[in-house]
Amino acid sequence: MIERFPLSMADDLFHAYQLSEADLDELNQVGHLVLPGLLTDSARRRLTTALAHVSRQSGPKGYKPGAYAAEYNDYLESLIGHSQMLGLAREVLGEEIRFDHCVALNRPPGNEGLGWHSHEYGDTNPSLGFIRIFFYVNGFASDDGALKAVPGSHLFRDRTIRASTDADLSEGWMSGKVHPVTGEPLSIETLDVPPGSVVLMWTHAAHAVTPRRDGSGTRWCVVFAYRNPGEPSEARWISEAFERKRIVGAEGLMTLY
Ligand SMILES: O=C(O)CCC(=O)C(=O)O
Ligand SMILES: [Fe+2]
Repeated sequence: MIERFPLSMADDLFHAYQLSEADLDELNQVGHLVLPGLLTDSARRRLTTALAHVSRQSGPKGYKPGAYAAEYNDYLESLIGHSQMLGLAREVLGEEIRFDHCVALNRPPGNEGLGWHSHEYGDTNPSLGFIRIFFYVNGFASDDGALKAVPGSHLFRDRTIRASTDADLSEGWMSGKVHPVTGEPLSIETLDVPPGSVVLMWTHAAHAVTPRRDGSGTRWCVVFAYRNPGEPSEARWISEAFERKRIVGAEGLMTLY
């Protein structure tokens, strides 16, 4: 059956939503915020097709299409300047933003997940924000390709967090540390999100991913990252040609500064 939507509906990325002050406070205190089921059904369908398309492509040697996903797929490219995407990014970061990267994070059955890490940006300048906007197109259960995080860890703005297991992180970087605002000992949180969820995360948060089960389908996921301009960004994977490309809605957002 061919589904028909008025154009505006078919192009909607998110259902109607409102980020409250409490949501923004939670993001700033915890380091991440789950917006359950925010993606529209049509966006979920188009994202799944786009992410499968990216996963089938191969780039030049040493160049992974997944790391430059928006350069390999027109729909992903169009989302960089989508009004709802930019509205969300600006609610968190304020008006002055730049696009940083778009990476496909598909995890097929048996994928081993990812160890604990944090990312850099403006490490000594807390006025510079860098937000990762994860689209968990088909969601995940806590024991199946799940995102884990340490609430409050982003407040340390420590880009060097690395550990291969929860125990190593607890006994290593987390040991003796308390949440700078609540004073509670740091702890690990394993998320569990329904299909279509969007997760916002400050880039300095400690995070990791649990393995994808053998019997599960691919976890379809993509991250779009935006930041306040002001410093170089190591995660900014954009080819020179892509930086110069005219992308509707993204005018002025593609440069480093
Ligand atoms: O695959 C994920 O859920 C998270 C990947 C990740 O750590 C990242 O994109 O920064
Ligand atoms: Fe990460």
